[in-house]
Order: sequence, then structure tokens, then C-alpha cells
Amino acid sequence: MKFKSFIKSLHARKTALAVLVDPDKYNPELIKLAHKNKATVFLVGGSSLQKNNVTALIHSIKKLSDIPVILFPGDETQLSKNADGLLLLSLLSGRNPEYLIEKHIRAAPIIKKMKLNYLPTAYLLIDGENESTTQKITGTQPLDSSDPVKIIVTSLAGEQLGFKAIYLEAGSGAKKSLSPLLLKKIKQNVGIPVIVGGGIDSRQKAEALIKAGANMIVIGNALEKDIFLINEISKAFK
Ligand code: 1GP
Repeated sequence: MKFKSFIKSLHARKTALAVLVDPDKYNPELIKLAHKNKATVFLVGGSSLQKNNVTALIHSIKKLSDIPVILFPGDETQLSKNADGLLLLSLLSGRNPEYLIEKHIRAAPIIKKMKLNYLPTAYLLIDGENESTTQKITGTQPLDSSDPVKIIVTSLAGEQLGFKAIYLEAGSGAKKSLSPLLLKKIKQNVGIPVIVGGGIDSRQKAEALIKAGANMIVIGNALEKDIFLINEISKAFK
């Protein structure tokens, strides 16, 4: 049920707000504030986790809020049947088979056994002016943000391959978040929902991306640094 409401919010006219919870930096106070500010969804995961406590973490979030909890896993060890669903990401911007298909093959029987709902998502890393953790861990190069055509055709290929959403990722803590102009161009060319994340740390940045047509905006780092920022940022989504 909650997975369905998550999918519905991705297709809604209003932009959805996703709060990214890194299990290594969990703060229950942020969950309470996000709930109060009507965040749409909690994404849980990280590119490399020190502690493998995803199941316990989801349990704790669910005690504090009934907002859907969707996995945003770095790999197959971060799966949990406690989640309401999963972003099944394939890193289409890179050329590392491990992140294009290998991990998915390892995860497939686990996803089936757990009966997890999943959203096949084309994951595109776009350069955010600093080397991102995703870049380091996956050993791939991000797409060049000054080459919109490459980003558009990669997004288009994702749509044609049957992915149900595109995630444009500037990298956690990116110096430069995705350009609203670039997002607008991508939105003009693809019909599936577009999720945007990486370096969004102000109401103004969120507003510009909402105006450019983002279906969902993901905020992690900025809220880890200052949980109260959600009171201000969430105003952009009203
Ligand atoms: C990272 O896109 C998400 O995978 C969110 O990025 O942590 O910079 O908000 P930030």
C-alpha cells in the first residue's frame, strides 16, 4: 500500500520531498521533523555502510512516522523486508558491469524471497564539481554536466529500456547541484518521473528544481548537518 502511495507521489503534479537517511548517521529527531513537515518519503541507504543495521533502522523510523520507507541501497547487503519498497538502481552513466547488472543478479533472488516492491530506476551520476563517494566506490566517471545531449540521450535510453524513473545524481554533498536548465531539457525529452539529488541545501535550490519540473527531490547531507533546515526547505514543496 505504502509503495503504491510512493509511486503515486512520483507521478503527482506536486514535487515530492525525499529525506535520505544514511544508517551510519541516523538521527531520530530528523525523522520527527520530517514527519511534521510532511516529507513524502524516507530513502534509506548509503554507498558504503559501516554498520549493517538497515532492518533495525527501518523499524525505528516506522515507530516515529508512517511515511513510506524506500530502500536506496548501495548493494545487495542493504536489503530488508521491513522496507516498503526499493529503488532498483542501475548506474547507466558508468561502464562498470558490477553496477550495471552484476549486483542486480545477486540481489534478484533476495528481492524475490523478501517479496520487495521495486522501482527500476536509471541512475545517472552527473558531475557535481567534486569527486563523489559514488564515483569512488563504483570506479566510474560521472557524465559531464556541460554536455546536456549525452545526459538527455542516456536518460532516453533508460526510458526506452523500460526503467520507470530516472535519478539524476550530482553526488552526496555535491558542490554544484543539478542545473535547473539541464533538468528542464531532460524533462522535455523523457516521459518517466525524474528524481534529483546531490548538494541541494537551500529552499532556493529546491524551488528552482521544482520549477524546472523535478518529480522528486532528495536531500541528505544538508539535513545531516542541520536537521532544522527541513522547516525552511519543506516550504518550497507546499
Ligand atoms: C545522495 O542524492 C543524494 O545520493 C542526496 O545528496 O546528500 O547531497 O543531499 P545530498
